[in-house]
Amino acid sequence: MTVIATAGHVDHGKSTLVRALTGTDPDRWAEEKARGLTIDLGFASTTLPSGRSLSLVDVPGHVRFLRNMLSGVGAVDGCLFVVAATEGWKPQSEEHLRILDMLGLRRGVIALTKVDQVDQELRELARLDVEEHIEGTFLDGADIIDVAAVDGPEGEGVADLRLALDVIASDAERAVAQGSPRLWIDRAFAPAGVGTVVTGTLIGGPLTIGQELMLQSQRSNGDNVRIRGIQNHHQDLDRVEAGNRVALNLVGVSHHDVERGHVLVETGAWHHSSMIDVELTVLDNLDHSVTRRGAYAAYIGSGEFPCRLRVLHANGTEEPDEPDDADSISGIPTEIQPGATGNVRLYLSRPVPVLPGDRFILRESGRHETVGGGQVLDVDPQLPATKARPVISVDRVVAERGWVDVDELRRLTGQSRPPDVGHWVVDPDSLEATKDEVIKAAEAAGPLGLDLAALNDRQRAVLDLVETVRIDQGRAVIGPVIDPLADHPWVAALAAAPFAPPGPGGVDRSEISELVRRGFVVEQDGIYFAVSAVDEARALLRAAFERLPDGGAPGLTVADIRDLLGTTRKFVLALLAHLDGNGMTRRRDDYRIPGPRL
Ligand SMILES: Nc1nc2c(ncn2[C@@H]2O[C@H](COP(=O)(O)OP(=O)(O)OP(=O)(O)O)[C@@H](O)[C@H]2O)c(=O)[nH]1
Ligand SMILES: [Mg+2]
Repeated sequence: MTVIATAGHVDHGKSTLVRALTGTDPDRWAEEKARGLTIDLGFASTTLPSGRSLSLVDVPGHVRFLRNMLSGVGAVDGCLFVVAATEGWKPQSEEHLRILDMLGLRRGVIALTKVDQVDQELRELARLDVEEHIEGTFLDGADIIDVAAVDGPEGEGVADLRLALDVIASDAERAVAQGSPRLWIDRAFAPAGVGTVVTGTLIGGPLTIGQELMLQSQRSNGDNVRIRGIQNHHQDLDRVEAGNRVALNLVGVSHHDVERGHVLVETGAWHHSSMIDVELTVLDNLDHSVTRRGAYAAYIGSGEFPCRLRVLHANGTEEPDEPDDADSISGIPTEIQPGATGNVRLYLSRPVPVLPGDRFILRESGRHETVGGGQVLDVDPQLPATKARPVISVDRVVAERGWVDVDELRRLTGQSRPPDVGHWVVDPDSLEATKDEVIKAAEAAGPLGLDLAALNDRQRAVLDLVETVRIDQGRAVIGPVIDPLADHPWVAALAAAPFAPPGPGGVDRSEISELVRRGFVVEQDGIYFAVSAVDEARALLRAAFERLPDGGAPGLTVADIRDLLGTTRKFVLALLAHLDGNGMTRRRDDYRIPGPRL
């Protein structure tokens, strides 16, 4: 299901249009009905011509209730942008458009309302006015539909609007992101006999009945709660996907302790930040630059977070630094000009579960004005403000820390990476440095080696990667690498039957050639001998030659040697071929005599 928010200047017909589309009056409060003015968020839903469901969040247009508007648009898929043909583009048309743009909204349809009150010429003028103002924004090219909403569902343009909303809904359906669920709460109440109920627009991932969640509230940094019931537009569900309006019945918290701006997240899956580095674009119609002076509030999700800020560096033109400003000494720009984008560190009044890429709006609380907005770059800055150069990058997050637990990396970036060592993702330089530490420590420990208990977790984790250190009975010893091929079972089998060696059946060909290349095994005419067998044969032959009586036979026959070694003719011939070739024996007629290298 797609969730869409209304937007537009006060009195331009947003709530009337929501009622025409859904049959529900989104103005819930008596005061709203009496004054004909939306104060707080309203909620309604309808089924579109395609059969898709659409949720509508109706926001107030009056500038005084802008904070309520902000709490309603933090998680929506698109907007229904309303401009009255009678009045054309007005200040909150502009402000709402800018806010939605900065929140990263990319879909919308425009309703040119109250067309029943103007003539054809004024309609055309109003349309041109709108087209001019949306040029270059995310609404550029969006459908602009003439509507007379007072006439209800049969009113001019209402059916066309439903078709246009259907296109947005199908578009938004394809874009549902999967990650960890987050529900920014926009209402909390306690229907009789039910307990605590909260509502909001679910983002990030699905929720299921029985799931344990963490509630981050004003009062607490994490109450554990459990989902007892899930509803989507009064329909009971076992599970709900991201991108839907949801009502949750919660166990574990009183409704008195929950309010708009609190947030429910998967326990342990989020980094809760009260200091974040962000990219801030300042509205170009602001009449002053943005500096650290001033009382600000950041609007994230449905929450309002009073904050201080510090400019990190700006891309806009810089005014000369004021002499009394401490920052100017370090050469850091201290302000961001209207229309410019720069990086800012925000110090929030309380921790908030955020990820890089999350959007926010910044307001100046004293002047009651929207300053700008942008996206989160770093949820846990490591470097001091004078050195920070935040960008959204997993590699930067890893490099600044050296070693990062894989779960922590996901909390910091929203991205999963396979671990490099143990359960860590490690910056290459840090990995080398830790390997060096291990080598130095093992060297210092000498031939007895270093007790592994003296190493920390990271040092132990890299042991496998350090080739010059081997582990011997729980100690790290520096020294020659023990060759795994030296303990090869086939080599042992060859040595055990030196003169009737077993064939290489079952041994990997590359291992055989490596064993021959390194001199562990000798090959002759397809028969393999252990080097020790050759040495043994040589010693036995030398002794046998010495025992030969003077004046007797000039040497040993093949049969003699066969008997001497206690083997068969086949093996003796191969062995002698090898010994002849190496100058240890020589052939004379039917005899072997000692060679020069025996
Ligand atoms: N003739 C005519 N009147 C309309 C139309 N749409 C809204 N109105 C009237 O305009 C007035 C304001 O309409 P709302 O729907 O309350 O306006 P809104 O944009 O929701 O106002 P806020 O929520 O306070 O920003 C009401 O009296 C409506 O009856 C329309 O299409 N034609
Ligand atoms: Mg309204």
